[in-house]
Amino acid sequence: MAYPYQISNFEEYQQAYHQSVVDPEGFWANVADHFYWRRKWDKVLDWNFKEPDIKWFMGGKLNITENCLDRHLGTLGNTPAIIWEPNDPDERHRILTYRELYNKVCQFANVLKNNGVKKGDRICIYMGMIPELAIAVLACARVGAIHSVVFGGFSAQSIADRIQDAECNLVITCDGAFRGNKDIPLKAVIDDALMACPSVKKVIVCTRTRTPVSMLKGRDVWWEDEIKQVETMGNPPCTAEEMDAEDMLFILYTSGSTGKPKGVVHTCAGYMVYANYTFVNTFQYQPGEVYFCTADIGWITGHSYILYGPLSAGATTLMFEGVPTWPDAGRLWDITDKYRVNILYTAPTAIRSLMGFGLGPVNHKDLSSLKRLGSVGEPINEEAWHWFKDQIGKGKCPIADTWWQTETGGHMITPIAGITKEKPGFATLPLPGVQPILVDEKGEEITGNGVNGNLCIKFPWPGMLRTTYGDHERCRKTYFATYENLYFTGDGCMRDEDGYYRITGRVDDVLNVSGHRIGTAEVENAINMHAGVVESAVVGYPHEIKGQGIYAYVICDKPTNSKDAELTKKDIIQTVSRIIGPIAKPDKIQFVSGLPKTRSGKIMRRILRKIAEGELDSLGDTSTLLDPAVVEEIKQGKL
Ligand code: 6R9
Repeated sequence: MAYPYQISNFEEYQQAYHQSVVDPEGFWANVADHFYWRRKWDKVLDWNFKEPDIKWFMGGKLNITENCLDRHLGTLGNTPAIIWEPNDPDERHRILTYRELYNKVCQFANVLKNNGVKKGDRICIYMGMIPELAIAVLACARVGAIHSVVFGGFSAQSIADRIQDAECNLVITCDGAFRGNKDIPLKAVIDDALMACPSVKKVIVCTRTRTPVSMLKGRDVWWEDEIKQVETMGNPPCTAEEMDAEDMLFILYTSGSTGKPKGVVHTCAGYMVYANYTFVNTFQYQPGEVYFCTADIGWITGHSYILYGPLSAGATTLMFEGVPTWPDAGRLWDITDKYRVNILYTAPTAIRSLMGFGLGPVNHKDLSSLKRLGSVGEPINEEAWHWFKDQIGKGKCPIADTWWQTETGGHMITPIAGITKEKPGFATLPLPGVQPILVDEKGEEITGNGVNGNLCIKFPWPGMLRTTYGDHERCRKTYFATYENLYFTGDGCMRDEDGYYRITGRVDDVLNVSGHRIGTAEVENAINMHAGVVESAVVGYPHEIKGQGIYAYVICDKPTNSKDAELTKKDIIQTVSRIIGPIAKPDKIQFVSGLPKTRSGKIMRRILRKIAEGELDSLGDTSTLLDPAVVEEIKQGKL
């Protein structure tokens, strides 16, 4: 059997779950035994959730790329590691075998070294979905540099914030990126960002779109030229840097309930073991299968389930540059057919948007290779679940509705495909090693079934975050201080009569727009930067395709007539786009003269949420408001 720790029936799941609770260290040591270690660990786990201080596989030495690449060369050297499908279906696809990927990663790792990169350096990666992005990420890991990948949809300002926070000294980018019918000028965005980033000494630019770019003397170099230099050196091998189990592997920024995104830190060994374990189990991957995750590597899903999980398991992972709706809404089905995809992992927002095109783009596509499906990023509504099941899976493919977070590193609560009995809209049961608990506002455990509460985890798992970069106190406050001795997820959850978990959505001020996490405070800060805006309040409302849309209530310093109002709205949207990125643009803006506040000055978001949702008759108690009249005005002006 390829993966001795792969669960193959429900009884085994129950046994594994039981063992993971009574003897977590023994359980994870058994899994970790199947990886390549330069030196085995002395102790499996040391932890407390107070500080927090979490260490897995202490004293172990390894390099994750030796587990993703080197160890497969003997058996899988000629097996495709990455299949790359370009944005434009008429352009040639690329296939990199494990041997080719290994060679390219070593080559680029040497480029990094030639450019002075050392273990522990932080490197910002801002690229489109091309194989060179995977190569760049793995090359960083090979030399022990900490990568911080920033999604292509973020603005120069957002990139600058992230670069400054991590004090990156090198940036890897492209001239541009193709996405659908758009060319995104990545290098130009980086140039804007770097005006505020003195720590960055080098920029490596990979050619993709041939968009004209300015190359700054002494700072900017071309990827291709640097590769040539390594070739001139005779392509020496690149020995992987020996890393401690708890050395940082990467930083990934994510939104929380405060204005500033935080850099979630994952470390080498625990993350590797966890990404691999969950990939192999949730999707029941079998050697030789083609696996396709539609996420972007700029998000955690891409890190864990396009790159590290599949590659450490020797799987064939398909990487797609484009978007599901271009050139038409049949794009994902054509790709599935073309490469005989066996496992498809996507997001509810993509499913809902494709549903909107009807069955035309699906009919007559050969989807018979599909065996298992996955969903991630937000709650999946039943309609979308059934459409995915029936129209795409033709009723025969199990769906893994995987609940997890940037902070958890990998799947937490999810069906094991084909093994856990599924229920539409439910993430079902925790994976072995995961101990969920529901608590009430006071932190008291809510026991029994048929209950609702805030979702926490009471025991560490190897893939959990270790800190937030540069600010450990923030990590403690955000995740470990709300409830004593528990990791707080920020999600609400119900446990039904069968003990099945259903995630009901965030209970904090975080929105989930098309599966992207956006903090309301972040959007408010951006809106407030616009000249003329006095104050604003942002809430989410149900959106047919995006799951949640962004609704902004804005107070301006001058009353706006209707013609001005439309212009001002556009200006505000443009401002948010500039400051955070297009993904955070408000869907609706309502101008108001005041906001409902308590006597202590707190905005009553509950009321604003209800109004945005159109539930004008169930605003609840408004008696504690400073000025109840303002609610009437807002109701009248509701869009
Ligand atoms: C992997 C990822 C995390 C938040 C999480 C929750 C929501 C993710 C979900 C889900 C319901 C699922 N979420 N998966 N809600 N069902 N299957 O998305 O990470 O970007 O950090 O978002 O997304 O609210 O707390 P991230």
